[in-house]
Amino acid sequence: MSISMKKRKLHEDEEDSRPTKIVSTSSSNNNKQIIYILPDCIGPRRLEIMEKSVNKMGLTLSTRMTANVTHVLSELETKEDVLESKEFSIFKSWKGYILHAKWLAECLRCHSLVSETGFLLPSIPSHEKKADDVVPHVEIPLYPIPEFDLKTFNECIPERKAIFDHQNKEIAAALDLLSEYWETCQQTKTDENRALAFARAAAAIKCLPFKATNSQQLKGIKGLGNGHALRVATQILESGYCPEVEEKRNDKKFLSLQIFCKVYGVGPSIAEKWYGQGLRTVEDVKKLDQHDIANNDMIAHGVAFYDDLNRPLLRAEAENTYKYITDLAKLILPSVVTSMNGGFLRGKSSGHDLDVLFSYPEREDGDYGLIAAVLDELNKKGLVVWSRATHTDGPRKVIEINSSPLSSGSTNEHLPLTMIIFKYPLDDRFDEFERRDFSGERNLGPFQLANSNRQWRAIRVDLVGSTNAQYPYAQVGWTGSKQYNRSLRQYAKDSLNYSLSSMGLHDNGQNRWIAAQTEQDVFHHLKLTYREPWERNF
Ligand code: 8GT
Ligand code: MN
Repeated sequence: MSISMKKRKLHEDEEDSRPTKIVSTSSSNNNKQIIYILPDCIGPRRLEIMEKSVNKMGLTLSTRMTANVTHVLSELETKEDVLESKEFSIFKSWKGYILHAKWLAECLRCHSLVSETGFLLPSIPSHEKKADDVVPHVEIPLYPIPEFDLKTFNECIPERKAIFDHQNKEIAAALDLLSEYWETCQQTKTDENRALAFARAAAAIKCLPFKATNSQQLKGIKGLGNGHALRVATQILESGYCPEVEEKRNDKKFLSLQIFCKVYGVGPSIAEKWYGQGLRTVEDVKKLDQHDIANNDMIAHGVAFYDDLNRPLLRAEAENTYKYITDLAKLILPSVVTSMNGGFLRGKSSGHDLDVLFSYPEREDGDYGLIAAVLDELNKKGLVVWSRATHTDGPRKVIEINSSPLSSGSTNEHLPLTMIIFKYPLDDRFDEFERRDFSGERNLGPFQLANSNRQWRAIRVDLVGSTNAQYPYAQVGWTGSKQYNRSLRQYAKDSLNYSLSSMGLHDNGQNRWIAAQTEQDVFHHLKLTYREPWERNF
């Protein structure tokens, strides 16, 4: 029997008689322990930590397997697995301790050497392994749907789909809130960019075709990134709670600015101004009334009709109003083509306004005047509380007709847009309502009108005009969502050197406009798969 075999025998005897033997680390015995860590299945970082621990315990570390090694630490499952590794090819008959790496951790915890008992790797010779024990190594896929491929998902953002009923609502809501926070509280360009980054991140989450259950699934997603938004998403996924989101959600200043931005006509800069003046609630703003807001009739109406305009517009109410207005338009121009765009077309059951798009043949002077004629009719019937005729210039940028640097005929650059605060009958019936006499309401100021005994509620309607040639592009633009349009326009610019707007598609390389008959054509020109409106809820 070799010396090492004797040693082994002795240990076994000890194991039988004494459950745990604690040897002081200060004992000179320590020097006799020569430790080798078998690196298989141990990551480099962990290996480094383990090696430091061996030194810390005052043990001798051997960086390679030798006959002098007394203890082998491993994370493999059985003694045989260790003996079959390449390091042991010439040490088949080595008889030292083969221990699980946990032994070292336990020694560290106890500040002394603990018995090897309980840490010896089990011995299961391979010929004894029963068929049942051989669990085939089944790789658990990262994503719950086999067809999901991250590389494809990241290739082209507008190829993604986002339906309203997507599967990661909590994460998206947290990211949307942070986007809204930075949009509402924006002081600098950086804040604005933060708002956009969180909106992009939320959109990426809305497009995931599976419910994320594991934070690994969130890694590497274009749009979500690997920074702040990923951290928030991971926290929500793992605990359902993100302190930063809750803190911002309940931030007093944000709550006030949020209320102010819900006033029709008010954006972050007026909201900030009001906050600076010490205002906190809508009631505070209402008290401002005459002096500060009277010079902006849009905001004055926004404040006066705050409650009406912030009550969600239901789909049935929107459809009812759409029918009423477009029937009127067809009396003026029978060939007009109309569509109800915006959130309702994307499948929302309620929204903040009704977006009506008109399409008519092009005329020499560009603007057909249809929208002005429709507005005229509605005004004659006394159904308009307030309106403003403008031109749109891409999403959100509205240029007042009078201040536009372009003539009103330049429809290649702008679509005519008329924004209306409209009277919606409380009993949903326009046929009787339109025959009423509203002359008594004509001379009332916004606050008097809002507080009068009225049979209607104020709703927001946008009427957008387009020539037949612009119509497919206007449809894409006014269907939204806003974030979907952003991604589409960014992609068109970056990948194709095209400029996409609600007016058309311009090939900047060849300096020409690209004609389309339908929305499908628009997607085709953009080299994208057609997406239904309800798949554009980014
Ligand atoms: P909602 O339910 O809150 O009304 O949601 P929405 O219908 O999606 O939003 P919206 O504010 O009514 O805008 C409808 C779509 O029109 C959006 O996709 C928006 O990007 C697009 N749009 C433009 N130009 C302009 C514009 O000048 N003003 C507004 N408000 N929206 C515009 O393409
Ligand atoms: Mn809308």
